[in-house]
Amino acid sequence: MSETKAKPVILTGAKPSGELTLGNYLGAIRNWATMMDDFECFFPIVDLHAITVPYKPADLRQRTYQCLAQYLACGLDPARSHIFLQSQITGHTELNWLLACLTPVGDLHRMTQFKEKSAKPGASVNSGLLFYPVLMAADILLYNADRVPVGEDQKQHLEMARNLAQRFNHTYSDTFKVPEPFIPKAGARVMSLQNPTRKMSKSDDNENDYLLLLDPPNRLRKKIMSAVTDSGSEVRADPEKPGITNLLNIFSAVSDRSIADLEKEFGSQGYGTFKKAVAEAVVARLEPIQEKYHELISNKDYLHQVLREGGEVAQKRAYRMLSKVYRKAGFVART
Ligand code: AQP
Repeated sequence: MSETKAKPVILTGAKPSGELTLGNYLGAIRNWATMMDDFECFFPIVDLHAITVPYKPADLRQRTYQCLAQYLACGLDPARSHIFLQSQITGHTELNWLLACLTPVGDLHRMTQFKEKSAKPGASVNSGLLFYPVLMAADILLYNADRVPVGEDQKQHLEMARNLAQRFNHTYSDTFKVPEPFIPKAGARVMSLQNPTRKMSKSDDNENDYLLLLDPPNRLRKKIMSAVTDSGSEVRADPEKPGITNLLNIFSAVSDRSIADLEKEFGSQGYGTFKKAVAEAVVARLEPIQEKYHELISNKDYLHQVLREGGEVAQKRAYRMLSKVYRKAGFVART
């Protein structure tokens, strides 16, 4: 009799700190959608991570529903993955505490994202911002994830999760797998439209920096037409031309055409014609996602059902790991 081998576990999620951007889609979610057959996928919406910056409770709730409907509209399938809310699972914050007690504060102060976010003028630097990577480590280790898809910006945090897994195993006894980074085949790093040397982020202050998955077609067109370009007029990918290179990368990712092919067609057509073509390609790629999203967002019963079903599996897994962790760390078991 042949035995079915358990699939390796993948864990990854987005935080509802704003509306999802084209960067979140091209750099992350569209790749997650290709992993569901080969891996057991846990796709939380990591809402506890969204409160390290000031926010309004009503916005958080609305963005969480929007994020869920966008996960589904972008192709995440609840029948082939576990989709749930981090805040609804007991275990993330508990494991966060145990791991925090193994984390030197100096390591947290050295994290690039903390340094950048806390250096922003007017930033409110709370301890949550500092402890973000420990909670992220807890998210990953709670499900004993084998692999974690990461972009460049998250590599340092994954390294911390790996170190914490090793430190826990060494301090107590073998408990966690040490998660490996997973670099998807088609990864794109989408840069800000107004400042193309920085990544596109949903919490950017200027709305012209980012393209939202839910921006109506005319807003998408307007933002792309007003994207910063470079001197000269040739459409060519070149580190000296970060604005045009970013638009070429976006065009290539949404149209599945190679950069070389696009350079050949648009090289000498001028920036205006090129930008119009980029805008139409982005609109065409996002239109079906937006249509699906609008169907889903009004169906709260279905959204709750997805969270209930995904949450049930996640909670079982989390309880199992949490009891093991408590036992290994010397806590008396509940009887
Ligand atoms: N611009 C981007 N290009 C490629 N990938 C990106 N990701 C985010 N921005 C880009 C990837 O999206 C996934 C989910 O990200 P997140 O929501 O958990 O947090 P983030 O990376 O901090 O995203 P933002 O938009 O920059 O949020 P804020 O502004 O709130 O900090 C991750 O896999 C990320 O790599």
